[in-house]
Amino acid sequence: MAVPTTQKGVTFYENNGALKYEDIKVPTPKADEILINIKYSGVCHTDLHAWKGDWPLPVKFDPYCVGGHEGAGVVVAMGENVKGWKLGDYAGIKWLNGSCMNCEECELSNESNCPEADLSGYTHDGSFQQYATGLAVQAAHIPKPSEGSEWYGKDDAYLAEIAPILCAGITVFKALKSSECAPGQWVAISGAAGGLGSLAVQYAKAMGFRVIGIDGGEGKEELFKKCGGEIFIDFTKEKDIPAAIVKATNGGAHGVISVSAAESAISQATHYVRTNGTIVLVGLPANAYCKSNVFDQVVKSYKIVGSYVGNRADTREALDFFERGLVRSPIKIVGLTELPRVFEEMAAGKILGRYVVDTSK
Ligand code: 8ID
Ligand code: ZN
Ligand code: ZN
Repeated sequence: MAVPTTQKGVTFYENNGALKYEDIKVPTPKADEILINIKYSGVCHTDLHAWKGDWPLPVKFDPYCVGGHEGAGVVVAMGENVKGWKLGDYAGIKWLNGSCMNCEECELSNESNCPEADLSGYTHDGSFQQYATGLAVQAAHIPKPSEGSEWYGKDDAYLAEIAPILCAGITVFKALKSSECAPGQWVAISGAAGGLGSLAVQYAKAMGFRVIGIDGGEGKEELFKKCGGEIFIDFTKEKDIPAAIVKATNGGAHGVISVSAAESAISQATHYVRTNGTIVLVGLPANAYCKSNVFDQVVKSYKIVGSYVGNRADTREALDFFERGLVRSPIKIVGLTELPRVFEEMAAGKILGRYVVDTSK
């Protein structure tokens, strides 16, 4: 496969610096890496945090950083030690690009919790470029649509919709498992119409949970309902959100998946989680705290846990839900050149579902 030496990508040279659509070098895969011709990449709110630099984790600049960690494309080259891949395979760039493989968390398959985790679009150039390298053992194996599948012969649309599964899908699927809810129980999703939320609603439904969603703004309720959600609470209109949720669920949500990027929404969950329920923290607003009243937490014995993307098995399973048509990505495709505008909309909390950038435009 002919691989060019230069390509288009969006770079930034410092946090909050200009987002430049420019010609950059095509990276050469190391011995254990594959080179993926990225067709589409989802834009995750994490990419906005990376650009802003609002987390206590430095972004690499050498001299620039290319963001993006929901990249779907085709393997076009690979290093000499790579096993299990062939040219032409579909592959995905996800947030976790590599880890030390020696620490206790890596040993337990919790690679995302490794203190030396290598992160796409953060410590390793990501998917907002036409060609990206990924560690062969961590890149996602994306099955080709088989005959009989609704995606057969629609490979472009398929790769575009698969892109958001590579972070948002994996993350919410793992978070829902971490909620330890049982089928038939109520799961509240805070931030239900954003990128993670709109997928969380669908995974939750497919897992047999009842879904109550919290979000606000134009078109959010409509999208939530389209994704299969049951009850919607608009945080811009509802004065007492916890009371509304406790009433609607007859006692509170058994599980809460907190995917909003708003600190105020996080502590609020402690007031509508059910006794013995679980709040799963996923959204990562800068410098935020989850305030929980100790008396309430002890007496109601609810749990507050964190959940951070997922491992390779979660990746395979999350993709499998998509392959089987149980979830669809509510996407809007725009050119890579439009990334700055997508960030603006995201910062304003106006995004419905997920933006996916087409790297050829
Ligand atoms: O592994 C992880 N833990 C992980 C993985 C991927 C992303 C964590 N994240 C983090 C991101 O870094 C970000 O902080 O999850 C957060 C959400 O990412 P996203 O879904 O990609 O963001 P979005 O598409 O902008 O959606 C956020 C939604 O929250 C709503 C917005 O309206 C939007 O729909 N929201 C806001 I802003 N305030 C809210 C509030 N008070 C609210 N929803 C409910 N209550
Ligand atoms: Zn992400
Ligand atoms: Zn490790």
